[in-house]
Amino acid sequence: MNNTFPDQAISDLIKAEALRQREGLELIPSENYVSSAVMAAQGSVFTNKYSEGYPSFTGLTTYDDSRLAEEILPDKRYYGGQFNTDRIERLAIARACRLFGADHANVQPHSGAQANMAVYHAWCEPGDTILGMDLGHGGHLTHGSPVTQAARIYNFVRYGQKDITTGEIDYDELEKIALEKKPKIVLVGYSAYSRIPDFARMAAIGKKVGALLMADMAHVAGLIVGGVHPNPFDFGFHVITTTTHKTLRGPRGGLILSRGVVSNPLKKTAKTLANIPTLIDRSVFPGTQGGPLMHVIAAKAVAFSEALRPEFKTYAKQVVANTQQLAQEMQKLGFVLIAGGTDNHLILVDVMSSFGVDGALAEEAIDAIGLTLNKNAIPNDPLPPFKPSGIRLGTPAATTRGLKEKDMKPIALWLKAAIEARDNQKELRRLQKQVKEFCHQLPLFSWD
Ligand code: DSN
Repeated sequence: MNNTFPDQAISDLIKAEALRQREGLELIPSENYVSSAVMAAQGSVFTNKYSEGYPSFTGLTTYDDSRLAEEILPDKRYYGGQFNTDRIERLAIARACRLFGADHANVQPHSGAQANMAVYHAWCEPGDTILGMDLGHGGHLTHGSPVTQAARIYNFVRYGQKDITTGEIDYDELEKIALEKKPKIVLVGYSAYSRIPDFARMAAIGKKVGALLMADMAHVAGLIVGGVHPNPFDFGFHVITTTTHKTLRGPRGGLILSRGVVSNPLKKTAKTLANIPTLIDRSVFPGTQGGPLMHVIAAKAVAFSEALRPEFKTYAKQVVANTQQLAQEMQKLGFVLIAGGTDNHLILVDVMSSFGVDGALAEEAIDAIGLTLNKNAIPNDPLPPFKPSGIRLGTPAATTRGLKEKDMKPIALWLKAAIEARDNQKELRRLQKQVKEFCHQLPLFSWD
């Protein structure tokens, strides 16, 4: 086989992106750096294989590497040649269940959006109501933004924050809406929220109206498995969806964890809460997806095994410590933080109130010096999404590169200096040089 990469244009772009990642500091809170083992699995020959259907689930809960040689019962696949894929998928499922304390895991969703859609499709009929956090208050596009396909099918109603200076959610309003609208799903989960919600209170409200309790933990999944964020299953939640590439530090993809009885996914199943695992399997395939991406599932299995190691707990703890330290350093410099600070990996800043600059201009200036973050709406933002009042940042990726609390002060100083120098190209170049020198001392991959 020819080992040289034959496509010069793509090869050059890969090298350029590797350099960008090495010479800059990634502060987008939903990004991370995977290990070379995750990369190798994702770039493997499993990309060549079709595996519609599922492996046999028998003996899954105790399945691990030591049992790979065992005979596996006939699978539920539509194509032959599944000897290795069945083992890969069973390992991925068993490891995911161990990480989150789930009865079942579906590792096939291509993304977090697909995972959420599959849960809606598993439990709701068209026109049914789903109660989720308002996108403008930190919720996610797939939780019912009017521009999504889901919003055409289901009736989304929303809750929000009562007090944006503390991040307190308006639980009374949430309960009122739930009692009035009787949602089929109560959905907890956010992509721009820096506090820990009251899972117990939300679970109690959901149970009162007989709803499925669903937690989209895409942002904080790594913190949950690292033991520094509550696990919604401990409060009676039925389903957790997540992406695998954020704090969990795996390949890009989705994952659905559930509690309940696991049975044959090819047989029609009664719509009960106990049957949720099987309803979800049927909803992912054939309900909403075709063939699984087996190379990505292999990489997910690698990432799950890395997250099961004790070092991952140290990593998750450090992410929260770094983010809290960065938040404090930024506050000292005059940055106004939504929710007044952070309990997790993420900081949302009102840069318009802080420095009279919109999020797009702040993002551009900060990008110019080699720090990457994203513009973001703040709750009740008077400005439009492409020029919002805020920026969103966090430390999962920077922590992977080995940064500690002491490194947060220089980062906060660079952030402010870039915003102040936004019209001064010479000063921006000077700051970029400092960032580059700092980053050249850091490793790029996790676990290497
Ligand atoms: N795009 C992701 C984020 O950055 O939060 C959510 O899907």
